[in-house]
Amino acid sequence: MQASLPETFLWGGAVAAHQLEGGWDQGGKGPSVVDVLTGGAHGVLRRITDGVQPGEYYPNHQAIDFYHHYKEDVALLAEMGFKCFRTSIAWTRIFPRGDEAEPNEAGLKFYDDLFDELLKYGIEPVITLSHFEMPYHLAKTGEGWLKREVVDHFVRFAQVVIRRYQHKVRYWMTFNEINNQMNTDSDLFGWVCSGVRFSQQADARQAMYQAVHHQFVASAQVVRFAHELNPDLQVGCMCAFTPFYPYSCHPDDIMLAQQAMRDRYFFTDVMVRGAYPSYALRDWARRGFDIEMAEEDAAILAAGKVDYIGFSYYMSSTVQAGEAKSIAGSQDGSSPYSVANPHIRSSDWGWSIDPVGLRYALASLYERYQVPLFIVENGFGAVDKPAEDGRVHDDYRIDYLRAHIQEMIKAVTLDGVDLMGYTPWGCIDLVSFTTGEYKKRYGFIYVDRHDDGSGTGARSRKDSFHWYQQVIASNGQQL
Ligand code: BGP
Repeated sequence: MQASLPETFLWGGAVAAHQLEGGWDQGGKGPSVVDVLTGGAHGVLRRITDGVQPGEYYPNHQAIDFYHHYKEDVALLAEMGFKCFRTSIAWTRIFPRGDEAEPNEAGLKFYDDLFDELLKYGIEPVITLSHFEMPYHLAKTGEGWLKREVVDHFVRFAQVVIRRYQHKVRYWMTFNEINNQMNTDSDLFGWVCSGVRFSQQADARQAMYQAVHHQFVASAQVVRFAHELNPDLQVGCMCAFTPFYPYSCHPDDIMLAQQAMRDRYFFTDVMVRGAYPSYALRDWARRGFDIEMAEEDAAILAAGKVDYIGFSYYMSSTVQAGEAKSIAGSQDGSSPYSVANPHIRSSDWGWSIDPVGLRYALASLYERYQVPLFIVENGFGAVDKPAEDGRVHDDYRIDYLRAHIQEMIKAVTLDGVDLMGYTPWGCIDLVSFTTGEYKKRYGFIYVDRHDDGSGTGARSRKDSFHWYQQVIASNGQQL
C-alpha cells in the first residue's frame, strides 16, 4: 500500500463559468438558464424570471468579472502551485441560442486564451461541459431536456469544443451534479440541471427521469466521440455525493439508508456501467412511469461509459425511518427522512461538517465501481471579514479543508482508492449558486465585491492561500 499521494496527484481548485466570468452578454454570448435567476438571500432561494427583466438583480451578470481579469487570477492560482483548474465552458458563449449550426468564434477564442494562460504556468484545465449553463432559448418553455432534439444540440456543442481544445484539455466532465435534479420539490434544480420547470409537469418525478434519460444518452455520445477522436482524452461524470447514514442500528433505519443511497448511485450506475440498474426499472414499473427511449439508446449507453467519477462532497445526511417531511428547496443533500446527526455540527448555512464522510464516500464509490475518482468540489462556505490589518484570517476554512484532506489521504493510503485529484470549490470568491450571494465565500483568494453592489473587485490572499500553497508544495504532507 502506498504511503502517500502519487506525484501526479492533481491539486487545484474548482469554479464554474457562470459563477465568476460575468460578461454575460459580451463577445456574442447569449443568456443561459442562470442569467434569468435573481439574487436570493440567506435561506431564500433564487427566482426564475421570464427572460431577463429590467429592474431585477441578476448576480451572475457581473460576477467577479473573471472574463476581463482572468490573467491576474490565473497568476494567483499559479502562485499557489495549482496543478489543475476546474472550470466550465459556458455553452452560450459558443452557441448563444443553443440551436445554431455554427459556433461563435469570439466565445471559442476566449477559452483558447484562458487555456493558453493556464498552460503557460503548467496548470491543466479540467472542463465541465455543462455546469448549470443551458441556453435560455432552449429552456424558456420550461421543457428543456424533455425535448429529444436537445441531445443533438448538446452533442454538437460538445463536439465543437472537444475537437477544438483536444490538445489543451485532457480531462472533461459532461454534466455538473446531474443528480441535483432528484430534488423535484423545487423548480430551481430542475431548471439549472435540465431547463425543466417541475411545477409545470403533471408528474415531476417521471419528467425528471425523462430529461435525465436524454442527458445520459447525450453524455454517452460525448464519451464515445472523445475516445474516437483522441484516445488520450478522459471523460468523467459528475455527481453530488452526500452519503446517507442510518440514524440508529434499528433494521428499519439501516434499510432506509440503503434505499436512500440508490438516489445517489442511480446516476453513476448508469454512466459508469452503461445500463439502467434493476432497482430503477422496478421502481418505474411500480409507479407506472413510461420513459420514452429510442431503440438505439441501450447500445449508446453501453458504448459510452465514463472513464472516471468526478464528484462533489460537502456533507453527509442521516435518515431515520418514520414520518416523511417535505424538503422543498433543499440543496443540502437531505431526504424527506433526514434528521440532525447529534455527532456532527453544521455550517452557518446548515450544511453538516463531516470529514470522515469524505473517506466513507471515496471508499464506497471505489468499492462499487473500481474506476478512478476525482474530488472536484469540497469546501466551506463562510462569511469572511477582513481584519484590521486588511487581511482575511480564515482559520475556520483551513480547519475544514485540513480535516477533509486528512481523510482523503487515508482513503488513498489505507483503503487503496485510486484518486486522481482534489479541487476545492470556489478557490477564488464567486457568486454562490443557491443563494446568489457574494457573502457565502469559499475562496483562498478574497474578492472585494458585495451584495449591495459595493466593492472594488480587488483580489487579495487569505491566510488559507498560503496554507494551501504549502499543502500543494508538500503533496499533502504539510497540513
Ligand atoms: C454545488 C455546485 C456549485 C457550487 C457549490 C456550492 O452544488 O456545483 O456550482 O455553487 O455547490 O453551493 P453554494 O454556492 O450554493 O454554496
